[in-house]
Amino acid sequence: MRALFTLCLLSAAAAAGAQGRQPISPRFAADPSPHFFRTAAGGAFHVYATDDASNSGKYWDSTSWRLYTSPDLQAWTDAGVPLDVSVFKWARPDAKAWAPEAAYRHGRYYFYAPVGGDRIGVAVSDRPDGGFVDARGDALVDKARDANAGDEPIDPAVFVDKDGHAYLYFGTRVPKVVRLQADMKTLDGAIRNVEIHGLPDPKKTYGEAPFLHERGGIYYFSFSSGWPGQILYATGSSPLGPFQYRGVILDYLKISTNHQAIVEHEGRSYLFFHDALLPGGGSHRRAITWAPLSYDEQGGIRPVPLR
Ligand code: FUB
Repeated sequence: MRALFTLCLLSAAAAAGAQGRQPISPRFAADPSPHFFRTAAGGAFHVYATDDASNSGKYWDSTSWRLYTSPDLQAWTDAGVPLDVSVFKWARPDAKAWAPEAAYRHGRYYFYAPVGGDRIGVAVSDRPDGGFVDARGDALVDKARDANAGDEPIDPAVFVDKDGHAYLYFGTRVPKVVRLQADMKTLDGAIRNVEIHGLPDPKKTYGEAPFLHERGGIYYFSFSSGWPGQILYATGSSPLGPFQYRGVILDYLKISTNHQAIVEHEGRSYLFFHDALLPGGGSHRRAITWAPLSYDEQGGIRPVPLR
């Protein structure tokens, strides 16, 4: 159900300013997957999220995802539940719904859903805010079926390169990458480990939340370093890596998880992440916010201040 409420939030300047970061919603939500989609209703940012408001408060055990939309990053609409785990008949009804991803390709919207911590499903729809059906009838990635899927195939992120090749990133502790076929619902080849070289501290390695974006021919692989984690990034010359460590994008939060994604629109970049920003907030009750992202002359990402 759309438009449960619309929020007029502070300006972009205030969102990044002295009053602290503002959540995009008064409802607990986390693990943002931001996109700018153009539909018949006009262009809008769409942020898919883990729904922390419907979990037990003690664990990330929600079984549905949430969608927020905005034409301008300032006025946000809670667009409700785009889908829940019941879309995937192969999943247990109480399977936990974690950090989602979405992608638009060939006129259709794809939703990549980590279900139960051991499988990633893919759903498809003709619209971005609902109507999603299981695109396959089984999992896209299955820990029990797929070689090198890793211990915990979660946190999917999809990158479509300028040459049309699509890539799926996922995983906890060991980052994974695999090409997707043009149908966006079939793996194309083997699942590989993402190589990150030059990490400065053996205790600060890859934890979770992989994300890939490209700018000026440089491929940026960002991720959380653990629990708690900083958001780090590394760069390379191919979506498959290897990647060389470059620096910190976002420092440790006061909660156990950190999870980022970057969206570009009209030449500007925005970092979305979550933090304990709402009253009653904490590690299982997170809220989504965003900040402008900028680059230095060498293509390095400037660190984003937390407050
Ligand atoms: O929301 C559940 C989990 O917390 C996500 O899958 C991780 O990225 C962390 O943010």
